[in-house]
Amino acid sequence: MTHTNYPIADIVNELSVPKYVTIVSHRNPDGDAIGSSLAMYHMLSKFGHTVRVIWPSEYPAVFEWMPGIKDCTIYDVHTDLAKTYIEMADVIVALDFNSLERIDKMGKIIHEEDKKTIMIDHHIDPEPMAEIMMSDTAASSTCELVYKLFQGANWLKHMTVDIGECLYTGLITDTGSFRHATNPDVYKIAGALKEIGIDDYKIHDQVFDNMTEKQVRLLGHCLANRMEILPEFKTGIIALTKNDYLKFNIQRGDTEGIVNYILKIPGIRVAAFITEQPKLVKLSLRSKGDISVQQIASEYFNGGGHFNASGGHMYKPLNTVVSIFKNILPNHIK
Ligand SMILES: [Mn+2]
Repeated sequence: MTHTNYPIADIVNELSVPKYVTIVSHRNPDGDAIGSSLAMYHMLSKFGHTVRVIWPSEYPAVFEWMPGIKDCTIYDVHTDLAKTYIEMADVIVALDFNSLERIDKMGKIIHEEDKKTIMIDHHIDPEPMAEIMMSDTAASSTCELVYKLFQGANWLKHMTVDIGECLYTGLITDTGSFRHATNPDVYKIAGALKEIGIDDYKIHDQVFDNMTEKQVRLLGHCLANRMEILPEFKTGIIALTKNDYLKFNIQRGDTEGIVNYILKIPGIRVAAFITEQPKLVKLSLRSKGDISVQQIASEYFNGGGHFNASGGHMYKPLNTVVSIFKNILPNHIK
């Protein structure tokens, strides 16, 4: 497996004696954020560290089954407790994000308290946010990097099925079940995890076949009534109004993954899922091949992310945002 100048020795050294370790990851944590956080939590707990995990906001219900998730603290819900855990930390382990701004007020506290920070991440354009940075934008997921840390640190002998299932969850969610952002190591790691006995069928079932009736009906509504295809720009758009949110009682997570359905149409290379939120309009962008939605998100919509999967937002009416998006297409899609 490839280890590209990873500062594994520095990480091992920093964690060589029991410490108070606080693991943080990004807002709206996804399978990779949660999986990498929990894998680190379980592994570091074995070495006598006192380990806490904090995420800025709630996690989707599809990850409820993950071992250790009930021990984690949500900053939005238990703010004082989360603050205490950050303040008490000897070391912060920051997983699956590339700038302290991505974790809002938590990032501010970490910055102001000048906490020693270890960052492990695979997002483009990392900011110099930590003393020790294990950043590799060629990695499929943070879970891939955490596995490589375990390997390089000679910690694989402490692996358990629980830790393996956490890491596997990050691998499959960030690669869409091995459909994008893969590399040979992804399959080697998946194979190694299967070998130690993870229940990969169960994990796929829990994570991907876990829609409520409401969510399936909402998906139908989006595809039948809210999707616009612009063949000349190889682009599809789904725009949801505030009224849709009321009518379907849309909650956090209900719209997860709908954007990807647009890309199931042959010839379509860009997909936009644009939603009218109470105070702003959010965009979730996906692309295939050499079209960078990361560039579109950062240039026009105050966002960013990955080359083929990005997000952004705008403080403008829904129709205006949709028009702006359509108007920039000629510049980016040939
Ligand atoms: Mn990730």
